[in-house]
Amino acid sequence: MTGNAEIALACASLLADELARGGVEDVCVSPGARSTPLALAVARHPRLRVHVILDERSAAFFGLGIAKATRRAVALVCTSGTAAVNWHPAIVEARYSQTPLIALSADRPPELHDTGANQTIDQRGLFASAPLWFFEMPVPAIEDDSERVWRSVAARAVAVAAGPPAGPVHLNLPFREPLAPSAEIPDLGSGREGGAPWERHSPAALAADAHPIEDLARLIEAARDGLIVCGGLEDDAPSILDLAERIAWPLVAEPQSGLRRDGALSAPQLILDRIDPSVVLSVGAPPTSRATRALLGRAGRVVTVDPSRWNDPDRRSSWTLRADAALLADALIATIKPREDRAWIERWRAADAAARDAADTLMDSWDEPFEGRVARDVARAVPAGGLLAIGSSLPVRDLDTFMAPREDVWVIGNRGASGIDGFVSTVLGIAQTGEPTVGLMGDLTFLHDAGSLAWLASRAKPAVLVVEDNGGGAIFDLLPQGSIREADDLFVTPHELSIEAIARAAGCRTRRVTRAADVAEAVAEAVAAGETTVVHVECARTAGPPRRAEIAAAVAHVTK
Ligand SMILES: Cc1ncc(C[n+]2csc(CCOP(=O)(O)OP(=O)(O)O)c2C)c(N)n1
Ligand SMILES: [Mg+2]
Repeated sequence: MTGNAEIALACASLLADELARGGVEDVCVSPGARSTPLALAVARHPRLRVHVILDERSAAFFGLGIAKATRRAVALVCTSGTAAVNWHPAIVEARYSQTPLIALSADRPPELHDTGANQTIDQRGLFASAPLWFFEMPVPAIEDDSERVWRSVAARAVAVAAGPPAGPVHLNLPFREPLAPSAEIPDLGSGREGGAPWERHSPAALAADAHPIEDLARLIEAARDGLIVCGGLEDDAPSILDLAERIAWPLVAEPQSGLRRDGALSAPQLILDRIDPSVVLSVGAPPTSRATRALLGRAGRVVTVDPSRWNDPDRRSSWTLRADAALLADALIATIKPREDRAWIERWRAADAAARDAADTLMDSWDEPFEGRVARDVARAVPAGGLLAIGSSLPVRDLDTFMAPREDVWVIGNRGASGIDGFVSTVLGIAQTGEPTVGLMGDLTFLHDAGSLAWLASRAKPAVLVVEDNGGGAIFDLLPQGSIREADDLFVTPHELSIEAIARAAGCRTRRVTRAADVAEAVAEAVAAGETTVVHVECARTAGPPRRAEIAAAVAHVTK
């Protein structure tokens, strides 16, 4: 007999089918009874890939990693209660990094709320302002409009998550018992013809209109001594390199922009404090490093470019231009003649090359691993076409300072909210693309999400996790907190935990590196092994700060 379980699965199947029609391919499911209709619907759909992950926090970060690497929305499924609350950090990261996620939380039906019913909490608006859209589904029922309601909500969830701006969506889905089907599932409709989505969605064009482009072109032409600063970008925008070349402005590209390639400065962080540009074009996410932020503070004028965000934490911008970076660069290239006077860009290119050379020579003379060189060498060791997931804290800053230009590696970080949480899961999610994936992270970042490794190491496609073990949060040694009497207890938190023992307990291969020169080979060997491998790099905590000072002194000397 058709009862609640069969009706719920029929409705959930409409939802699952519409997600697949909208381009969703991966669903991260965590076990639980209330979500039975959702779990069965996605698992029985021929085109959805289901990843079953015990810990919802890990599941959400794993899905986040897949979504970051594929730019396709990933769906999450879990049961009612605290289960869904564990998604929150990844949903926040998705919001601030514009990553498409569709969170499907199962719930008790309305009549069980506020009665003391088991595992029942108020899930409406659970993620506060983080989702781009929250919607409470009706309890499944067979009505004339069942197909329209379930398919159109799913189609809209995919459209909102895809953006622009992309981001997370939360659907809360109450189900009434019984939940496990035992009879035939009713067919509530087969959707639009030809497998088309229920509703086509055409987002507004993101090209800036002609007037601001003309104004910006004149501003650029008038400034001989400008600079382009490019933070993280979601999409490939190589025309920014062409623009920089044409207008003869140096390009300061963070690795996550995908533009740290030939033509961009190679080690801009080492020389930025000497540049005083009259105009800065700031593209993509706001800069990670203090030096770049200080540069924006000194610039005569800052123009910010982004399709939707207000990327101006220090309130330096005098013009926010709503445009897609690549489209804007194309439009400017079509409007601006190549600049003949190249003295400004050549001067900074020469300083940049000298700084890069001095830093490399010095770092190569050190035998013990130093975090800056580890970042440089790991970035070099990722195979062509591979992905480099970069952890927050020192790794992301060191990569920005020391990564040499490369165009065949894609760098992804959790820089929307810059948490150190969920990073192991994110790296393994990124690895589900099947491309070689290397994650570089600090020891605390690894430990924060070590539990996820136990579950995922044997289930997910492999990744290489490079852990810089410097005995705690070494970044605090470089911050004012490092000189507080309680610095070790409250901030750095040194520990006696064995990274390798934890990795082995999770079933991973391990490799210990104690010599700086071995990092690249260890990464290459781990990639080739095709099994999830933790490369444990021992970095002496006390060695870092004096080495950073030595590099600064060497660079100051050659570029004076
Ligand atoms: C979820 C979360 N908790 C706390 C912080 C604050 N935090 C920033 S860096 C850091 C230390 C990271 O240590 P580690 O991963 O070892 O990197 P290292 O500083 O040694 O490079 C902490 C705790 C954060 N960013 N995110
Ligand atoms: Mg550390």
